Amino acid sequence: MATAHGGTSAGTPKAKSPRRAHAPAAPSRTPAAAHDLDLLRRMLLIRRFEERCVELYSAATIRGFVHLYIGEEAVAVGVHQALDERDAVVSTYREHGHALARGIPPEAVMAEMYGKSTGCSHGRGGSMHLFDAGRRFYGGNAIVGGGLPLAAGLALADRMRGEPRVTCCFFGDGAFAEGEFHETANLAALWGLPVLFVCENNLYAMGTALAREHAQTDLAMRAASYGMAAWAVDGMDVHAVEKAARGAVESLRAGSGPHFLEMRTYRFRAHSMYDPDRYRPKDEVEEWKRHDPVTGLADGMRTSGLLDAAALEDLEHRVAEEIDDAVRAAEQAPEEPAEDLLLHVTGRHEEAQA
Ligand SMILES: Cc1ncc(C[n+]2csc(CCOP(=O)(O)OP(=O)(O)O)c2C)c(N)n1
Ligand SMILES: [Mg+2]
Repeated sequence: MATAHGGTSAGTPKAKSPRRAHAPAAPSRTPAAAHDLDLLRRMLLIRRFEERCVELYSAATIRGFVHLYIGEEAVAVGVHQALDERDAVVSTYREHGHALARGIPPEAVMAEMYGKSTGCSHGRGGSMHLFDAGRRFYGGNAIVGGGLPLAAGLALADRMRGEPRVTCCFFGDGAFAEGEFHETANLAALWGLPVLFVCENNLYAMGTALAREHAQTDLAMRAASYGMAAWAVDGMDVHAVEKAARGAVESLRAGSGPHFLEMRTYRFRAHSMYDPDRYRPKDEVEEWKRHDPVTGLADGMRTSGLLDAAALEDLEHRVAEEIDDAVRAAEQAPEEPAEDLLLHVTGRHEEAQA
């Protein structure tokens, strides 16, 4: 397929291994089962949160640009398994999933969508600029590739302070084509900075297919040319993502310099809410949806006896409640008064703090 991921791996995700014919009736309570349930809960939260955003956007309750992460949840959730609160995360404008995976409460993310001052960016950022310095979540960056130099700077600062921290930078295949990526990759490798580059290769940069933009579509191979460890991962499989991220972060903490993970993934929705999505074949979209990371994990757990219908229903219910609470809190939060317009913008902020 012309738009398939390049390189040595297949363009579409690998087929799942054969399923067991007879699953035990009751869900298992082993640590592995609990871990899988937690992964599922985290991915489901992102999925349902964004589905609610679609409803709210369609009703013009939330406005502005909204870029959905639906289909890519395994990347944010799997990578975050390897990170802890010491580490820094830099993201893109498609960052609801990264922010939720980082642990920013759904209330704070939803309030930001509503432009309320209870939002994680005080309502000044909106969908593309989620930010939480306390959790070392440094955006939410609307400029394609704009987060990459920030990541190098954060990693350099941490290293100068002698902190054994990692900076994880999420960016897209479109950002890989930007000078910021190549300059940052070079400098990070040259200086041995602890940056985990996570390229979310979803095959499209807005309406431009990877193969129409890149002469060599094997991004991991190209990243390796900077002298850093780099490999491609099935980004639709949360276990594969977690394993790759844990390996990379362990190596990074040991001081082995930057690492690059090309996450082969796919967005199920259009680029943004305004995009009519006419540039990709419908059968390609349907083929990728057969590798849905959320239903894939749930189905695998069910056939392994780790999940039954009642447990899944309970999980869905708890996630829905969490999102309902977030929406209710965002709606009830007061509008910021007009006289606060210049707060956080000019010296008025410092005056207000004095
Ligand atoms: C420097 C810059 N150029 C162009 C744009 C317009 N733009 C917004 S998103 C996008 C595509 C980026 O694609 P990719 O990096 O693959 O991320 P994805 O949207 O697929 O997650 C472009 C070109 C921008 N925001 N910033
Ligand atoms: Mg892309």
